[in-house]
Amino acid sequence: MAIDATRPYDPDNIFAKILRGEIPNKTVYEDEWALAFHDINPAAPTHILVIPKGAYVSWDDFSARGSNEEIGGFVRAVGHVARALDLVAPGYRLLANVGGHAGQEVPHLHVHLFGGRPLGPMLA
Ligand code: IU
Repeated sequence: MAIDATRPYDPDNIFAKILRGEIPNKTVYEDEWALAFHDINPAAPTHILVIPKGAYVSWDDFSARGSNEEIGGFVRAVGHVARALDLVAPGYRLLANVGGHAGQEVPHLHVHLFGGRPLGPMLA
């Protein structure tokens, strides 16, 4: 079920548990600002989720409340992951769902990074 992106942050959401090390994940990159790990249900040969270390429900929440340092660190981490996986030359796609119409399911901001094959036209 899609979440309401205006709700307060739930510290017991699954990605918060992953950040606390309570649930295993296939980490591809971690720094002070972000954690990147393989999506459990990949929609492309490469499907990584990049999440900020801070407690933010969605892109909306992060862009409104995140510090410039957090936002800068997170954006750099996303770019670093794509470069580290050699995705720049073939190309890749970033996607962040926000709330109900987008079908956001996990109430901790995550940017999807897709690659590894031609991805076709954008949906919607
Ligand atoms: P969405 O943007 O909130 O719809 O995407 C949630 C993604 O999180 C989706 O691609 C799931 O496969 C993925 N995911 C995961 O990688 N690990 C989990 O434990 C859960 C969801 I729950």
